[in-house]
Amino acid sequence: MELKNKKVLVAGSGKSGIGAVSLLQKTGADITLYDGNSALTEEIVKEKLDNSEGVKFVFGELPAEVIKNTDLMVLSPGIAIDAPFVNEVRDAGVPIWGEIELAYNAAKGKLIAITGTNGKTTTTSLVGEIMANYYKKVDVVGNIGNPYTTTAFESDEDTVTVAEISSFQLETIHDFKPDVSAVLNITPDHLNRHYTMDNYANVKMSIAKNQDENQVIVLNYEDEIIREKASMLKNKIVYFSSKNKLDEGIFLDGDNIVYSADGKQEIITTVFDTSLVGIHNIENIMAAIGISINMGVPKDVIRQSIHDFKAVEHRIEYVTTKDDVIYYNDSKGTNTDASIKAIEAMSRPTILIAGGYDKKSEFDEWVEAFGDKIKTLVLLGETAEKIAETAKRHGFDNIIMTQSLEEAVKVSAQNAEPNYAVLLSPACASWDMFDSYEQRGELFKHYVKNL
Ligand code: UMA
Repeated sequence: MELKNKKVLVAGSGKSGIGAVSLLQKTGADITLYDGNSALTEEIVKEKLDNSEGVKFVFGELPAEVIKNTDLMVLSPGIAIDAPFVNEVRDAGVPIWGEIELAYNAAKGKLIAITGTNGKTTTTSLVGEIMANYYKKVDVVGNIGNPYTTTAFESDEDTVTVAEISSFQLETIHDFKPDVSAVLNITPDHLNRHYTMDNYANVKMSIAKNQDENQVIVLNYEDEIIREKASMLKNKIVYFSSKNKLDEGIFLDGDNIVYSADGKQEIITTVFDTSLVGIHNIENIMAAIGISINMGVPKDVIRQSIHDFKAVEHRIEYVTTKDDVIYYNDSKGTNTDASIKAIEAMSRPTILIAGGYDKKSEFDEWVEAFGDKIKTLVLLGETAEKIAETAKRHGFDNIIMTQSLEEAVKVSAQNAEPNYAVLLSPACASWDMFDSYEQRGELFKHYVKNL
């Protein structure tokens, strides 16, 4: 769509909306920036824009007049596609693009798109490093926190874009067509937005909906939902597996990560040649290998990049070792599934610090994942009582209740024996006591370092 002089309504004035406005300004579109939060003002939002000239602003209710005067709406991922005003816009026959679709339409060069319930950010970062070690112009964008719209307009034929794409972002793609895509895993998440697991899985798999038969999608062979949905795909599938030896694809064989193609097998790297821990991270590495080989990156560059790559902050991040106790920060473990992966990644007896904002989650499966590994559970936050009750129901009662993260760190250090690990992996969001999981993770590292 030619955007010059088109009346474009950008919905949401967060990172995506601001990115969309900055791109649209370069196209000569007539922009209205809308946000449902009536507490916002023009002044507050203008602060976030480099240039607000010609941009109109609407806050609170969206007037019917504005909808009537709109040629295209660009939707932020945090806004549900069935929000009442979105339905009104759709009913008025106005096309709705996501911020990702807008960026894609302006972008040039090669595109890698990565989705999955967990591991997206690590895999996207690793693939970004691998690409940057081989290609000259690489942008790492998307759900990772750097909107695609902020780089798309400046991209050229030599650019390689590595995009982390969430399910929310996939709901509003139309022509989006990555050269290589990946779905890492699909487990329950965001069901308040997608309603059913089947919808959620279909949205995730739609990352490949426009890819042609020569384009690659990298998929997790061990994920049953993915394997079932893969039968509907028309493009080339490259599987990775942490459990089975594959004739074609990437798999874990003992400690070796093997690439198998055309009857030949080659060890790309080993589990010892990376600072990432946990089988889920081996899966992320295997996905990154599948993507990178199919992007034409030589295997020695891939191997070296994996070797040099450091864990993403707040995701099973190594903090320090004190008195032979290793401290890990997994503040990004904001749901039970992510936290289970962190628990599984521990190879030592572990003291687990958990609890936080109450999302009405159930903790049974999470407690079951403790096995013999978790020796003590240190709880804090809104969910502390509920978690303690669940743990006791499952026969786990070595629980210490605390009032603050600082106290939790101290108590953990006091109870840790040599050769133990202390893991902050809350299984809950942070918003009861902190601004964000980042802030919680930073404070954790600070308290640990001050021990
Ligand atoms: N808003 C409305 N109406 C609504 C809901 C929100 O007007 O019904 C407004 C809010 O008032 C606010 C704005 O929309 O001003 C926020 O937009 P947003 O929620 O889309 O947030 P952004 O700042 O644009 O951030 C989004 C992603 N957020 C979500 O998907 C919720 C960020 O992912 C992403 O990094 C960013 O775009 C850049 O692409 C965050 C996330 O939590 C990290 N993602 C989820 C996840 O990883 O699980 C999917």
